[in-house]
Amino acid sequence: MSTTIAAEKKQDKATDFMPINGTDYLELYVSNSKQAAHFYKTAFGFESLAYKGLETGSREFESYVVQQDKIRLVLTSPLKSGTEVGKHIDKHGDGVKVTALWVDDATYAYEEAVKRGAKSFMKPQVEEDDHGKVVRSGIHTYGEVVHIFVERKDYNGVFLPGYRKWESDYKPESAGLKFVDHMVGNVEEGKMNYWVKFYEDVMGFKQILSFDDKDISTEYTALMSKVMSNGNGRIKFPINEPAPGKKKSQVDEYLEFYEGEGVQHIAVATDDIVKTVSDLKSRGVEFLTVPTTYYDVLTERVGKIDEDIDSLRKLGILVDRDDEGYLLQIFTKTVQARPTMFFEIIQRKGATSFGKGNFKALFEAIEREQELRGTL
Ligand code: TYF
Ligand code: FE
Repeated sequence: MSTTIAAEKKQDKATDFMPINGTDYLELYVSNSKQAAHFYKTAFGFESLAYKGLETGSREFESYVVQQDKIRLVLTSPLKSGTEVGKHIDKHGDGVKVTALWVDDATYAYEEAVKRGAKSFMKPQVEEDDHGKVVRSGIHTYGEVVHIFVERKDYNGVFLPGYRKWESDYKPESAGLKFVDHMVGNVEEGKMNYWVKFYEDVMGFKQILSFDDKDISTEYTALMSKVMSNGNGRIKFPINEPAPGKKKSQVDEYLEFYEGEGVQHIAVATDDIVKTVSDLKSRGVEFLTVPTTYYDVLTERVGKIDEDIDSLRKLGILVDRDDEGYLLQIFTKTVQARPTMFFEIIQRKGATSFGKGNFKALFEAIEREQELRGTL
């Protein structure tokens, strides 16, 4: 590393008022937590981690927590009518409610964010059990999504106080998913810059990339996107807004079916995408596909890569290159009843970008799905 870069990094660290260690967990409100947990285990290779529900004295909500390497998903359903969770599901269908961020000091993170204009969701609260204590606090972001700050340095329990270990004899193999690479939000037309400024002001994030409708308009879809990153780059939040196009943008379709702003996709990293995607496919995960002509010009477009092009073609894996290296990525079809959230599987080989060279092929693939749904 050159001294300039080292100095810049040091400087960044010194001015980063919101140090975040990584994604702590994502909580999805779903209509059937038990079945959703089974789906994430069976289809995506997660393992059972923790449980909260009637058997632990939680009378209103049940949550199953599944884990794969650094990725933790909390799947929560109500046990009775009329709850906030139930209302959320009635309005949005299944979707991400909480993006939890792992911090060293959840009280400080909350105070800094609120001082800078964040709307409070949860004041810092100490949660304790036999395994120690956790401090959590939370702020609102776009739509009904919230960020919860989790401080767990004095905790060695399985997940959080209130949960007990979820013992299960059913242990599907890992699919090689490692960590959350980025998480994308869809916001209303005209609101992207509002949320860009929110992440700058409230969390000290910086914009690292931007795409406008000229970069990414196909015959129908048009959208704009800006990517926000925290100081150490472990948290990356692209924010999309629809741009006027010939027909309905995929972002408009999301906003219509989610009935508001929310998380559009969760990108999870692997270090062997060919193996991971073969595995996920064999477990029934469905992916978007591109015409095979994409692969005829691939080497011409991205140069030499380590992977066998034939394997990529068979699986439908996309490739893009930037100044720093290349990346491989693929997108699942939407994973719940409504055509809203989906997953991206990504392997970075140096590249720090998001696959702009694939946008056209990808968005055309999304449009083919929209066509089938009659939502174009
Ligand atoms: O996160 C990204 O920017 C890429 C590309 O609706 C992308 O994964 C952008 C917008 C979108 C789907 C994928
Ligand atoms: Fe992405």
